[in-house]
Amino acid sequence: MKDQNNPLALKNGDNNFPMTCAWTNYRRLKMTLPQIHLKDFFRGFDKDEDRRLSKQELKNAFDSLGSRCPTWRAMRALQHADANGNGYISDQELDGLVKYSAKHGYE
Ligand SMILES: [Ca+2]
Ligand SMILES: [Ca+2]
Repeated sequence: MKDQNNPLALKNGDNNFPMTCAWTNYRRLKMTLPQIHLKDFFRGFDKDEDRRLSKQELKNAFDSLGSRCPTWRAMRALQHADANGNGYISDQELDGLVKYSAKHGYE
């Protein structure tokens, strides 16, 4: 799994990488980006390119955003933004995800 599109997702493909050393930098970087970029940022985590974000893909995204508990955050984000309840964040549902993320300090 290579990350061609997303310079922020440096540690994807290395799941054993401890997130603690990376998160401060990611966080500082993300703070300067408006929500439109956050949308593109999330899109970059669609690894299987089915144009929707699975729970695992969300987890990777929140991990890169500096969440200390990305699994939990991904679950909460899904509950919040998955409007049709199919377990995936579609492109249309991405706005809700971005709003949720911004509200919780991921922007
Ligand atoms: Ca996907
Ligand atoms: Ca959905």
